[in-house]
Amino acid sequence: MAGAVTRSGLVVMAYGTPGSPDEIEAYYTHIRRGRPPSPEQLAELVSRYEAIGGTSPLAARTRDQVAAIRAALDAAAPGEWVVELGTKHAPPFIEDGVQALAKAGVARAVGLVLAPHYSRGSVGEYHARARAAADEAGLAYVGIDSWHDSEPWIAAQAERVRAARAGLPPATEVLFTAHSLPERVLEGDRYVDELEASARAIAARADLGPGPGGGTRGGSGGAAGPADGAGWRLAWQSAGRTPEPWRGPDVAEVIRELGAGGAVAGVLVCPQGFTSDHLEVLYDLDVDARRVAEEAGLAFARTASINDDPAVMADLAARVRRAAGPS
Ligand code: FEC
Repeated sequence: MAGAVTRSGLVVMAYGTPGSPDEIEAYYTHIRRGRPPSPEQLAELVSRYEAIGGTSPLAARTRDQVAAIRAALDAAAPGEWVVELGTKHAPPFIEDGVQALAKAGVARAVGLVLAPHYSRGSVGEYHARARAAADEAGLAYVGIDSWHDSEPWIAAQAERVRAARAGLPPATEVLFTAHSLPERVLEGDRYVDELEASARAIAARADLGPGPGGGTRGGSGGAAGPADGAGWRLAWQSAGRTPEPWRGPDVAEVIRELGAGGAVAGVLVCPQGFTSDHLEVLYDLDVDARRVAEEAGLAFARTASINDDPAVMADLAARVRRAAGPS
């Protein structure tokens, strides 16, 4: 059996989350590149985790995603792939995942990030760390930069938009959100272009009305009345608590503006920049954005997360195989 196949390695990368409330401080310190948070900052983050049950489901959702991608690879090429998880801010770290691949004796490593859109300040950082670890281990490395054009992912998002809209008033605005980044990072970056492209594709597939710049509705509201059905636009969420400017408008600001404008009766948030249930979705949207919508007198819903959707995970596995090239 030994030597029958050249084994390939995949490191699946995700954000990572504290395993228990005791680990929140170390996690936050890691996110802040080694600078411990102040007691106030830490208490504020702990209270957000408490509001969603103490810890985040992200670890479990990521494990399920990795298992689904591993199963799809194994179905397509039995025994060929060694799959490891590596996360950005909690163990097992990206470097641990790459080292585990090297230990398993793979010939090369592919890196896949469980975030659909590329920014050098986000996905680019994952690949830089994975590539450095692969170089150190003497492994060839190829990173998949983005997969926001995945047909199964666009279809799955559109299906979730349709399902959630069915429970909302006809005059509902759809807000496609992603994690904000500092304006400094976005200079010359393709993150915003990719988010616009995928929002447009999902909106078209879900038969939403014209988006920003595409018709009567768009930009800051437009002239359409409540009977006109949905428009859609991009909004930003979860901006960091730092003094520099972050990309906006924030989703809360957009919801307040929509409430004040009186042209819509509901908002549906589709967090297209994330793949799974976690703090930024369960707290920033389900708690915070929902409260703002209620205050603004708008009905609110959020699309279900992709999590380990089989068609999406299978497409990611297919992309991994293509990125690896012939074995
Ligand atoms: O459920 C969980 O436990 C973790 C949820 C979580 C996800 C996530 C995804 C992204 N982030 C991105 C960028 C930044 C930048 C900073 C930053 C800070 C935090 C903090 C927490 C946190 N992030 Fe995160 N992020 C998640 C959680 N993130 C907690 C620290 C407290 C706070 O600011 O809220 C600012 C860092 C700095 O201070 O320098 C920038 C991006 C994503 C989406 C792509 C990805 O998944 O990697 C971009 C999930």
